[in-house]
Amino acid sequence: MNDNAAVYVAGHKNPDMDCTCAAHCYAALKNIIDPATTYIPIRTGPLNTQILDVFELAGVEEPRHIHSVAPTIGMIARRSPAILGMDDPVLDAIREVENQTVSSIPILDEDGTFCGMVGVNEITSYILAQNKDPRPLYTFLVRNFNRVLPGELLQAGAADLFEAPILTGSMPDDRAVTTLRSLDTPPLLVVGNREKILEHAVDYQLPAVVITGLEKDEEIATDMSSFTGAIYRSATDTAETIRLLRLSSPVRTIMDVDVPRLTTETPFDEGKNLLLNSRFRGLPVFEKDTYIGMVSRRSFIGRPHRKLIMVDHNEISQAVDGAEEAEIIEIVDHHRLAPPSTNQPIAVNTRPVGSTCTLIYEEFAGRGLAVERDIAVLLLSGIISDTVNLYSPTTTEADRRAIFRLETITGISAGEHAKRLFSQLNVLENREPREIILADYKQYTHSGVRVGIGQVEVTTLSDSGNYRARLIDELKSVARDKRCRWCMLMVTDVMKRNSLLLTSGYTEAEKALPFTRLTEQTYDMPGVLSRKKQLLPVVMRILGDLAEGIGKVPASVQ
Ligand SMILES: [Mn+2]
Repeated sequence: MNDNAAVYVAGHKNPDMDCTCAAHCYAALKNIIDPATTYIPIRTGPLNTQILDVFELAGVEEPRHIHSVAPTIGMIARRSPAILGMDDPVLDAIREVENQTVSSIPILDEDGTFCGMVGVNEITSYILAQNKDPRPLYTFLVRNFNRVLPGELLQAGAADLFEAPILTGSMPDDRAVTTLRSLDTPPLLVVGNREKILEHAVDYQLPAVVITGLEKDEEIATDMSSFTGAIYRSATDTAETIRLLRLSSPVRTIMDVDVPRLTTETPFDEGKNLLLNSRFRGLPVFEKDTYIGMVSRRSFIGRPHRKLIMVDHNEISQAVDGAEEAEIIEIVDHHRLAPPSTNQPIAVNTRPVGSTCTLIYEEFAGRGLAVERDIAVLLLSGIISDTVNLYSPTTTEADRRAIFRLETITGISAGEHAKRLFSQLNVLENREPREIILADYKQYTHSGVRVGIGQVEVTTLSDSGNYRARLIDELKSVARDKRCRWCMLMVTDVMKRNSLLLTSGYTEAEKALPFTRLTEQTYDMPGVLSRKKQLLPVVMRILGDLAEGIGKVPASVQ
C-alpha cells in the first residue's frame, strides 16, 4: 500500500545543494540495484532558487518535502479484507464479520468512494431495533432476495426498493385479511400457496409476496397476472424465510456515516488516541481525499519504524525530525562521524572527499552503471557547490575525477556551471538576518559546550558593512533561542574565496581564534571556504582547551 514499506533517502535539515542532489541520486541508484524495495528521496525543508534551478535543468522533480519520519497512519493502514457495496445485504456484513474476523467493514460505492462503515455495533443496533416495535418496518431490495434466501424470483415488481412490515399468512384466511386491512403500510406477505390470501394480495397490490412450500414447477393457486408487486418462490420454510428476509436489507440502511477520518499523514499516536477514545473499532484512512484502507485497534499493537538512509550527514541533531525513531539502515557522508548507535549492523560509506555527490558518483562508476544525464547534472551541481568549484581545501582527487567525467556526460563545463550557480546567490542586504543565519546552520556539542555555525555564500564581501551589525545582533538572539554558548556565521565570498566570521561573542574562546580580528565580533578568514574542514576543527580545539583549563584567562563574561 502506497509507500509504507519504502525507504526514505534524506539529506540534512536546512537542505543544501549537495544533500538534496545526493538524496535524489542515491535513491535512483538504490532503486536500480535493489528493485525489490522502493527508495524515495526526501527533503526536510524549503529549497533555495539555486537548487530549484538545478532540478529544473536536470528535468527531475525535487525530493518530496517530509516534515517528520516519525511513524504515521499510512505505515499501518491495510486494505480491508472485507469491503461491501451500498446495496449488499446485511447478511453479507454478518458473514464478513464472522469469517474475516473484522470488526469494521468499509462501504464503498462503485467508484471506490468511501460512504460509511458497518460493524458489530451497527449490526447489533439493527437487530435490537427490530425487537423494540411490535411490527417494525424493513427496507427491502427485491434483487437482494435471492442473495440471502434460497429460491427464485418469479416476477420483479414495480418497485425494487420499498419499506414494509412483514406479515405471515399462517392464520385463518379472514384473520389474515383483517390484519392486512389494519396495517398503515402495505406489508411484504410471506404465505403458503393459499388461494384466498393470495387473491387479497392481488387486490391490495402489496409490494411483494414470498410464497413458501411451492414446488419448483407448481402452479400458483391464484391468477396473479394483474399483480404489480414482486413474487418470490422461497425454497425454505416460513420461519427461516422471515429470518433471512430481514437480513436482506441493504447495508446502507444501517451503515454509520458519521465516522472520523484518518489520513496517511496522521501521526501514529494521534490516530491511536482518536480510535481508542472513540466508540469505533476501526477507522478509514485517506490519502488526500481518496480512501485507501482501514486501521483497527489491532493495527496499533507494535510501533512501526520508517527505514531511513542518511546522506550528507550522520548526526541525529542534523537529521529530519523523527529520525531518532527511524531505523537507520545506511549512511553516505563526508563529515565528521557522530552517528547514532544502531541495533543492527548498517552500511556506512564515509570518506573525506569534497562532496557526498562524489561518493555517489563513485558508487555508480564502481558498479559499472551508466550515469544518465539528469543524474549527472545533479551530481555535478552537488560537487561544484560543496567544493566551491574545486577551490575549497576539502577538494580531493576523487572530486576532480568525478567532475571531469560528469562534464563529459552532461556536456556542461564546470566553470560555466559554477558561474550559473553562484550568480544566483542573494544579496544579503535584502534578506532577514535570522533567515540568513539559519538557512545553512549546524549545531555541534563539544566538551559539553553547544555551538552553532551558519554559513552563507555571497559573490562579494565589499558590502558587508551594510549588514554586519544586524547579523551580529541576530546571532546573539539565535544563541539564546537555541541555547548555544557560541553562535557564528561564516560569510563566504565564493568569487574571491575568502570568508568573514561573525560571532555572538564568547570572549574566552574568541581570544584563541587564529584569525585577524577586524572589529567587534568580526574576523577575517582569508582562504577559508570550508566550515567543516577549516573552521570546525579550530572551534573544537578551542572548546577542548577551554574545558581542560588551557589558556584560560579570568572570566570576562559578556
Ligand atoms: Mn556535503
